[in-house]
Amino acid sequence: MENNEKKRILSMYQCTGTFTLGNYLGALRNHIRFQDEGYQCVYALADLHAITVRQEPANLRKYTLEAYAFLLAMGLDLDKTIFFIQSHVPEHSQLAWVLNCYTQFGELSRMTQFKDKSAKHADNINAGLFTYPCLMAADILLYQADYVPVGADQKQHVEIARDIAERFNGLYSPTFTVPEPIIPQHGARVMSLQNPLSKMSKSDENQNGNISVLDDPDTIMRKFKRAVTDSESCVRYAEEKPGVKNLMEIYSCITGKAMDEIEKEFEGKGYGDFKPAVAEAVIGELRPIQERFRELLADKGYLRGCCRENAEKAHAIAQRTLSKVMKKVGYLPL
Ligand code: ATP
Ligand code: LTN
Repeated sequence: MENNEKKRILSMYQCTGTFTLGNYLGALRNHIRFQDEGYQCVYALADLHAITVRQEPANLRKYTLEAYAFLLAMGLDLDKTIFFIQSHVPEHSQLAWVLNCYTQFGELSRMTQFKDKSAKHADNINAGLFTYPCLMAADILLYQADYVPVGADQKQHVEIARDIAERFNGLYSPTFTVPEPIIPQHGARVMSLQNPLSKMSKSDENQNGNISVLDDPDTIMRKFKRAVTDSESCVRYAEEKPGVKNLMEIYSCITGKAMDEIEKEFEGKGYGDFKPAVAEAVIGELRPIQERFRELLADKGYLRGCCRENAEKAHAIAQRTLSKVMKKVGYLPL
């Protein structure tokens, strides 16, 4: 199938810290697999979105390059997938401005992420945080994406992108593909090792609850050994055992084993055997990626070249959409 007949998938990731095992198992690993399943994938690092929360400039630069290298180390194939950095493609900011003017204050006020982040960062409720969904709509609509894989927390943002696309298409003429979200089924939500009722998150203050994809083997082992479980000491998959359930889901995700197989494997054994086994599985999964990551990161020239080439590919697509939009709204051509 030619690229232009393939359905297009688009997703982006905030590069505000080092990815967690949750990002890896819940999103990144699944998204990269789409490149071998007959889709044209377009992925990017959402550094424009990142500054809706205050960032240390040196850290933002570091995390952006590391995140770029990490996805390549995972096997993202630049011959199949376009992978770029949002701020390198100016059309994102340009279309976001236009879409701001086709989005209502009331719609943006209903976004739960805005409410959550305003509560969390009460000293910096900036306009960018409020219009975040317009920039995200621009990200998606510029590439005429058919599907947008995201976590459940981002579904509302994909829905507003659909509403904006339909509104614009209706006011003028068909301009944007109306995208569909792809939300992972259960099991794709990795919980904190210290508080298995809240999701593992890179901005979590308790670093013991969070496995970073760059943690070394000793750290991973230590964090799993300290994971919060329960007093039953029996490896059984049950809602009332959220800590063990989370560990079993991580183990299952990596080994491909079903829950009953895992229960059988650890029959008669306690958490003293189970926790290190989960840690070993995670260490084994991450080791080759970390090795490749370190090699890639040492070659900054190569990474910069990839960023440049992919920004150009993205720009070529984005430019086509943006110029249609500019014509339709009535901007005088130069
Ligand atoms: P932050 O801590 O800054 O809010 P985050 O770790 O929640 O960030 P995002 O950058 O918002 O991660 O999300 C990137 C992708 O990873 C999204 O598709 C999101 O749904 C997914 N994701 C994030 N955390 C988890 C998790 N614990 N389990 C499964 N998927 C996750
Ligand atoms: N808001 C998303 C990141 C993001 C995104 C996008 C996801 C920015 N632009 C476009 C999908 C499509 C997040 O915080 N995970």
